[in-house]
Amino acid sequence: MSLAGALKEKFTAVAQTKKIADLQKDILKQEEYLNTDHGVLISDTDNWLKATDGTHAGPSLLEDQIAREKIHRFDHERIPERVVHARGTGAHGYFKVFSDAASKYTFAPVLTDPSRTTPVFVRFSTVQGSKGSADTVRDVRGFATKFYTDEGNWDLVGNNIPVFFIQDAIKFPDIIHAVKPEPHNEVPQGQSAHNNFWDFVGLQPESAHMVMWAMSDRGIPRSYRMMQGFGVNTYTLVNAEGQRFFVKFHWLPELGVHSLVWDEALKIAGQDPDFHRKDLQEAIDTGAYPTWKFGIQVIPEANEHDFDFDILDATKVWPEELVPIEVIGEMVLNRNVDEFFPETEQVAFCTAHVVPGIGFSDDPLLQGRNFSYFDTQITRLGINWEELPINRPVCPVMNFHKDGKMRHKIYQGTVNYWPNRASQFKPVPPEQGGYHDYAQKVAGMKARLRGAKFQEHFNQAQLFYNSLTEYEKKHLVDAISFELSHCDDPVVYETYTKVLNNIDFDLAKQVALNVGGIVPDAPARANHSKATPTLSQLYYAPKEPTIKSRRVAILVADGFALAQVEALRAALKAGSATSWVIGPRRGWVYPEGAVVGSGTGGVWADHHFEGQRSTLFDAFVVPGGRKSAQALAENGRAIHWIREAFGHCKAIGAIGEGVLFLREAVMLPGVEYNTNLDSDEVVTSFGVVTVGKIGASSVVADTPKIGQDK
Ligand code: HDE
Repeated sequence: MSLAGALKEKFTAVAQTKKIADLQKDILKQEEYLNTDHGVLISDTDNWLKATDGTHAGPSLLEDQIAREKIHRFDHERIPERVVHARGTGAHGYFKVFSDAASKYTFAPVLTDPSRTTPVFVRFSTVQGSKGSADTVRDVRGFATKFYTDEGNWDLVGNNIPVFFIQDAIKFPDIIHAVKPEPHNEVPQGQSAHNNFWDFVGLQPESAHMVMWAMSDRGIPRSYRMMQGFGVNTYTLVNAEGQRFFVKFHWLPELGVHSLVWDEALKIAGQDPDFHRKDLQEAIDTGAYPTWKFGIQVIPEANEHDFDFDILDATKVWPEELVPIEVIGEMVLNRNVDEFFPETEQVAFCTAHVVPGIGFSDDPLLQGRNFSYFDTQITRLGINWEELPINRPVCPVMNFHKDGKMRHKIYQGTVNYWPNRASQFKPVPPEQGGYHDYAQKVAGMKARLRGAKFQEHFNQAQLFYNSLTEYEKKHLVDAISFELSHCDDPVVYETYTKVLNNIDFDLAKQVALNVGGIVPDAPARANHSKATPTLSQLYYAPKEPTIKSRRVAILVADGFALAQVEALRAALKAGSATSWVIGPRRGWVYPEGAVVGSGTGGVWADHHFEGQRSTLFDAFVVPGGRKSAQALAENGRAIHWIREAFGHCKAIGAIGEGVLFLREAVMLPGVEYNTNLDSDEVVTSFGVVTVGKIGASSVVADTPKIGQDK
């Protein structure tokens, strides 16, 4: 068994939760022999039954029920993909709270009982592209969590961005039609860079805040594991005394928030469209379990109107200075799926799935979502979608919802209504655990409108822009410019420049100059100059820098210094990073003194230079060895690996003659080299930092650079 296989088996055994146990009855080991769906052994699955004269095959016979079944089943394999968030990947794990700290806000045991381990299934996704689109496109990422609690399923269906494009659910079909491929030619795929999207958001200024986030580096995450998650909508919590609180939910990644650079994202979309799903799977397979802290922002019911924005408006954040995040728990993903379709494709989330102690608010986006998710699952999976193994709760489910296509459950009993003479399946009063609807006071007239504070759209867009670092601002200008450059209708890009001028004059000017828009000569609105560190993703860098789960490429050719490579790999492994040897061929690469082609020995290169690209790795090391360095210097692709990595601000280290390769062949601009060839030091590309002797400490010491300085 391969190392990855052995590790998977080991960790899979560890990753048992109540839900995994529940799934066991549906997880089948592959049998040795083939059967038909009705269980009959198949003797030949390669040849359709035919009429024959003994030598020649004649007509295929319709009577071949085995061939017909095989084709029938194949013909019906596809189901409708999700109308949004079609592209995604998922994993199992668990959730735990640290203490009962949240019991002042809620009586929900999932949030208050530290002795509980609640199983979860998480699905990450992009929004715009279809099921086969690329992972690294610029887009919002979905972050949907199903908590299988003892009181029923709680689905927290969030995104990696804390706000949304629209305020009222009735606008959802419009924004999605606008961002999806255009109706006349089904273009573009996996992109918002087209006329219709920018036309819509230009005419819908409530989108301005979300557009800022989506065009920032948040739109191109390095990994699903390095994203924040947000419930976005305002939910409510109710405590044992019956007091109600407004709440926003947060996921904070242990590894910090990191992004790709745009050039990387574009290239990876072609080089490895499955980059994010493979990244999640690899981290779990190698035991670097993705982990998030869980936080809540809470506002007592009485303080609902204390803010200059409406706390039920999903286009607004609750600034952390006003409402701090209270960290109460942790989620760990520790098990990959066994089969994609029955788990990741058939998992179905629904915002209306809450458990006692958690409820809704009047947030008009959330109210619409509560209708939409249930509804869409009926098209995708059928009315009995909640009975599918991945969706069914770990607690008993009993009610009088009956029949429908593909019913699985069989209930005993003679009645299917309430009240009934046998007093079977009775409702449960709230004191005994039945869901209790909070007695919210409601009065007034019916009208199609939005609250007064919903009318202001630019304060927080400005706050976000002002809070970015200089390089984040530059990335944002570049991103909007890229997108608007793909819009060929001047009405569209000129209108959007005007919207930007409500956010920041410089921003609007720079974008207008880049895309040929109308350059404004004065701000449309003064910049309030407020900023908060908590909106820059730099704020969420891990307090202790870590190299955990990072992919480090070691570039070698025949004649490399074996001891250095072995020391490096041991050090990287000790830091829970993965190392990948890239050489002239996949196979053995021979060290100094060895005869090339002499069989085993040296190191096994995982890839050859053409087989992968620098974009797929986080950091690079070129070890010593005169012949190796010489061969790399004569290889244009090897030089490109390092130059490209340098352009993407990645950490590059070299040892001994590897430094010469960098200095003489790669010729990185502005870098000074320590060319003491007797030194065992790793030299990196960030203005040349010498990080000490090879060993765990030296490699780990270098990791703060990785991913943070872009
Ligand atoms: Fe969704 N959304 N959404 N959405 N959404 C769907 O449900 C919808 C919104 C989000 O991995 C659909 O099962 C409406 C906000 C995620 O399976 C659909 C509105 C947020 C996923 C739907 C919104 C999200 C979906 C399509 C405006 C962040 C993927 C397939 C009122 C908090 C879940 C499906 C998965 C999926 C409707 C807005 C996140 C059509 C009507 C805001 C992560 O029901």
